[in-house]
Amino acid sequence: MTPPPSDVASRQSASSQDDAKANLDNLAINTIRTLAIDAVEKADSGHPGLPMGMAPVAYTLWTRFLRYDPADPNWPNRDRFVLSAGHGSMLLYALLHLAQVQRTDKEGRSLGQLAVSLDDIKTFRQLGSVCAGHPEHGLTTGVETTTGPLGQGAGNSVGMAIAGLWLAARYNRPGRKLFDYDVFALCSDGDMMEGVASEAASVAGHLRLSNLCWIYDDNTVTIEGHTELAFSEDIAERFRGYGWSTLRVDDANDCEAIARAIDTFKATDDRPTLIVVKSVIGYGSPNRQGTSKIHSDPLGAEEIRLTKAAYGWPVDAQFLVPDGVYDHFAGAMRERGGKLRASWQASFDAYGGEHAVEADDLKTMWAGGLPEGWDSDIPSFAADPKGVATRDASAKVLNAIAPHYPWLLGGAADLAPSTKTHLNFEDAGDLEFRTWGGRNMHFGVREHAMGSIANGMVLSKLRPFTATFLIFSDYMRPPMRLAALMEVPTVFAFTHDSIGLGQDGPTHQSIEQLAGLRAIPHMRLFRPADANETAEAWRAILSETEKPCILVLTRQALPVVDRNRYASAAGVARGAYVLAGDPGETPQVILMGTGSEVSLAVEAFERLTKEGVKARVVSMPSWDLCEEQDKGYRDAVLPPSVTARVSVEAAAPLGWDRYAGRSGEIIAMHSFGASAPIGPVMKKFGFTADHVYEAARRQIEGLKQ
Ligand SMILES: Cc1ncc(C[n+]2csc(CCOP(=O)(O)OP(=O)(O)O)c2C)c(N)n1
Ligand SMILES: [Mg+2]
Repeated sequence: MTPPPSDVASRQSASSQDDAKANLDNLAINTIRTLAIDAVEKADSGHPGLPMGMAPVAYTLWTRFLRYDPADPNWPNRDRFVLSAGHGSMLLYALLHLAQVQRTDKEGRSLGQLAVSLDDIKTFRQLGSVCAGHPEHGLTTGVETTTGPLGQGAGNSVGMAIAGLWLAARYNRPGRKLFDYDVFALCSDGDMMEGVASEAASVAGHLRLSNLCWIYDDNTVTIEGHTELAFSEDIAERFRGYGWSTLRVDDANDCEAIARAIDTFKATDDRPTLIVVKSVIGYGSPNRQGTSKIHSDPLGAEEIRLTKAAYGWPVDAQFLVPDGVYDHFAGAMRERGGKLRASWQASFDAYGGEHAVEADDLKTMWAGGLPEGWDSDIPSFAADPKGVATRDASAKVLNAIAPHYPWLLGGAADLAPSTKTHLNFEDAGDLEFRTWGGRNMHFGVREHAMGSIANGMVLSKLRPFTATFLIFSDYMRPPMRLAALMEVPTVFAFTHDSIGLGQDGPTHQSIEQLAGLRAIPHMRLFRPADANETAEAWRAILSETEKPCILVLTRQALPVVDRNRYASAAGVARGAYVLAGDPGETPQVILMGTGSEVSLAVEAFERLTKEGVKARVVSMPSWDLCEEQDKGYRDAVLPPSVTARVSVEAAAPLGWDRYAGRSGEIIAMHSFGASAPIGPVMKKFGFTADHVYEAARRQIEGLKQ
């Protein structure tokens, strides 16, 4: 039967609309590819391969699925897109550009410019460009996290997914679903090889994070060549072992297959999803197929012409965005994301009327503020010569703060009974599968992922803390460094901070860790000397909005300094302060230290004072904070004219010369420690009041040993 003429016409027009759409799809995908090619070529550095291979996948995800309003890139319920394979940064810049994402300031106000303009793309990898070599959060609006060290973005995405479920559990109300966002991470072979991604995937599988989707670019090529060289496990099988749902897309260019996989992810409500996408890494001419190096280098003029010809692109055009592409790409994002955001906003406004306290909390959280009264119950500790371990003092302080700070949450890498970071107030609860709103996290023995996950949470505006032994900071340095680079206030607590931990011995006794951590720019480190300094350290740490902080605590008890006799612990806020001795009087000798060794200095000070020596003890819990004080203050605490100085810290000496000076005596660790009870260990390595006293005597006599 012949259909009526009008029907034929409408079918014809439907199919020509389909053709036009397919054309626009291709045009947009090839725009992403050619922008990446041209930017890398102009910079003469960068990786065009990933953007070329993954353009159709990213295009499909962004234009058809991502719930993201380019006009409000900070919308709290936006889907997150994390480019874990940060070397493919041009992919992200091209996406942000084509989506016409608006640039915002630190407070999230629109600046009336594009987050990434075409001119920005033309300055890829140049000084001052928002298109840095690898995506940098804070530098470029829309970059959800800083990536480049492979595996980190994958780890961050797990923290973002946890944050989404935590926020939903805490703040969603019947009929008011404020939080239901998904987190997508694009991962490469390198991400899949890195241990941190495996740890994080294991956590995600355990927690059954069904709002998490990793898209794995299975292009079988890394820098040194084919992955056969070094990587032969069945990755999907591995992830099934972790408890993930795994899907496969055989051709990265098959947008419909990609869309079906994302649909399946969205319909999966009991586990995270890995989509393994087979792709051929972006090559230029066919004769380069199979070579390995090309993806990490600019293509070169000839390759570019051949590649553009293969895409049906004008071979000489550069940084070309053909007519219709912006409307098509940004239009699709705006259409879906704008509507979703507007209805979310209406819902949030109504929520404010119904749940004023929660709405205020959320606003404070999003602004990076502190809840009112958060520090009202911070205890102060009475003088006690027998003392309290700073980890125990910390437990009391943390548990006095956390009930007033609803979005402060965290945990340890299986050491909470030792780090004393468990939140034990009523209703604190455990964050587990289905009890998403818990405040106690259990990272398992996965320090590296713990740091990455915490960073993902802090990027979602929560206030996470982590905890383990100081020695294992070595296992989580990369995310700590990235928190500093991103200027986000993750809190990293560490206990068992020196040879003072005793019998576990040198494998567990940190030596060079303090120096190494102090060397990280834009990081704050506190090593409090007693219980009251610990309380002040927590106060300073949680007041910090733009710096990650490290809190270094003891396992062993330390005397609680008598604050009626000596200076107030409020001096912690200035990094270093005169603890003992008349601050108005120029001392004959300065004794300085941090943490557990400060009490040795105080003992030596008492002996010197009895003998008529004018001595001073300077407690220096935070070097970096001390360095930020004005010169007047620093010189008042450590008068330059006083060169008789002794420093004491049970750690590597690196850095102490700055304070002890050329002629001062540095009592420090020059070797690994030893396995024995604390008494003999401290004595063997010279951490006694007698030793400090003798050094002070030598200094006064000008006899440097
Ligand atoms: C932790 C870490 N180690 C090494 C590198 C250097 N690096 C950059 S890309 C890359 C591997 C590239 O292969 P793959 O991850 O498969 O990405 P593709 O080239 O396929 O896009 C390496 C080793 C890095 N960025 N991070
Ligand atoms: Mg690869």
